Amino acid sequence: MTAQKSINILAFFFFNALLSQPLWANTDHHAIAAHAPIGVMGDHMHKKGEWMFSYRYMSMSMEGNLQDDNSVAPETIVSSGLPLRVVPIDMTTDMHMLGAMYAPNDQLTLMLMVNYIEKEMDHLTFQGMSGITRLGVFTTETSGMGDTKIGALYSLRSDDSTNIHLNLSLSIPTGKIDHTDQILTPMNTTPSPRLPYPMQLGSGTYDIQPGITYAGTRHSWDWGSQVKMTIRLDDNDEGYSLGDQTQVTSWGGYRFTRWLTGSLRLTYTHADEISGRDGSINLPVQTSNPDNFGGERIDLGVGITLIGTEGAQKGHRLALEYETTIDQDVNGIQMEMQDMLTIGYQFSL
Ligand SMILES: [Cu+2]
Repeated sequence: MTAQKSINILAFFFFNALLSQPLWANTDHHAIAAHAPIGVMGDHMHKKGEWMFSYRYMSMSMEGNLQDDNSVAPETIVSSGLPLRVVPIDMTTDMHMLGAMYAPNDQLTLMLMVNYIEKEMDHLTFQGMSGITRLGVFTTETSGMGDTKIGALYSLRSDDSTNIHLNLSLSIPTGKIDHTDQILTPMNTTPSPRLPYPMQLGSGTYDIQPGITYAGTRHSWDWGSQVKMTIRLDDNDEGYSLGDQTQVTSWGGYRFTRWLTGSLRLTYTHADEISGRDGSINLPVQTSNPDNFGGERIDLGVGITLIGTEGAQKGHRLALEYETTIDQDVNGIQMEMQDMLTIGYQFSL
């Protein structure tokens, strides 16, 4: 399945679902019980006066490299004629996200999300200016606060079986973008320069994230779709901006019992390359080149949600979602996305 075909299919389902609903009907407001898989942000609204707090742990893993949509070996990368002597071989990103939601009325739900990020990347250094002699491997690490999001969800329609709302978030650049760490150069020296873009913890820019979410429920079935964009408002202080992004996700869920839901989800992500460049990032590695960013990707997710329905468990929700990348086409040379695991706990008052 090509990426283009997939987005056509996703867009078809999304707009069909949307257009089959009288958009502005806005009848009475019962918050539906259904939630999307835990990896979807801003999927549900709350009723007037309700609070919700959440913790999500997300771990992302990348391994190996792609040129466009083909696997490419480290030796091929360093002998391609490009000024590349260091090749990333794997990367792990762990995020801890704390969220709060509050509904001042039935039409509007407010959101806040802060996060703490830990990144680790392993690299292979080749000796000297040319050739394929392996000099050694090294690991760089960064950790700290990521960007902070404040957002609002505005209800367009809500009844017993259907919810449609607009999403709008602002991302505030609280994540630092000048982290450094020790590297191993092809000349066998070990300086600590500013690390390439993927190891930094924020965008450095104010970003807006508009979107629209549709969710339906009938009998034991839940389904929904969300389209969300990330738009960088300006260049950051270091002279660049990360690429804008568009994401379309669609899910279906089945309630096996009142307290257990299973879900499947398909997500298409498109991102642009970096525009501008940080003059302090100048290493002989693909991740230092702003052109080696962006592309498109399709992820398939499977999830379960446990819902507390009685007594002390009421209002509590524990969920897990595992996503694996099934198709990917990158700009230039980039690491290959493997999979993502999200575990979340939510409770509402
Ligand atoms: Cu909530």
